[in-house]
Amino acid sequence: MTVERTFVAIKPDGVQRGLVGEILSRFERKGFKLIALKQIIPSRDLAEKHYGVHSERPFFAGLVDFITSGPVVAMVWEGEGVISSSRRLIGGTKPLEAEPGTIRGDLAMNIGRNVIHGSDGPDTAAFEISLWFNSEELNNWIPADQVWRVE
Ligand code: IDP
Ligand code: MG
Repeated sequence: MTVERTFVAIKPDGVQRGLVGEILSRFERKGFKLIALKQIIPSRDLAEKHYGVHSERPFFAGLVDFITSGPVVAMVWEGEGVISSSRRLIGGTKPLEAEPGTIRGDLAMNIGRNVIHGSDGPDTAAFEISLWFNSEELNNWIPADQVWRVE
């Protein structure tokens, strides 16, 4: 399996509810490597680009209103298979149907307030990382415990 990078964002509800530490810790404990992290109140332009694929959906305007309503914690995580694995850690889009043990399954109830976003494939990961971060914000580093990690 190849090393990948994915874009993950804690949405304004996750920040407002004080879930940043809980969510970060799940990715850290899994063993993925944090490459970039910042808190940002997204502009409307950024939000519309990020959710552009949903622009024709009835919930689009409300989704953009919500995602621009307060701070978002934007991250890039790296690891083998991190794109699909992150989606599994996050759980299904509808929190009431998301598996217990997943972030949405444990921490959310409402589809419009499902606390976290994760890229759904390699193309969207590349697009979303470059949309939210400059290349200088992505830190290439080697964890001190790398020797314990099996390649
Ligand atoms: P995902 O976040 O699990 O990838 P998508 O289908 O890509 O789910 O939808 C993007 C986001 O749009 C969802 O996370 C959710 O916040 C919002 N959304 C999707 N479907 C609905 C809906 O039917 N009503 C309200 N919001 C929705
Ligand atoms: Mg999606």
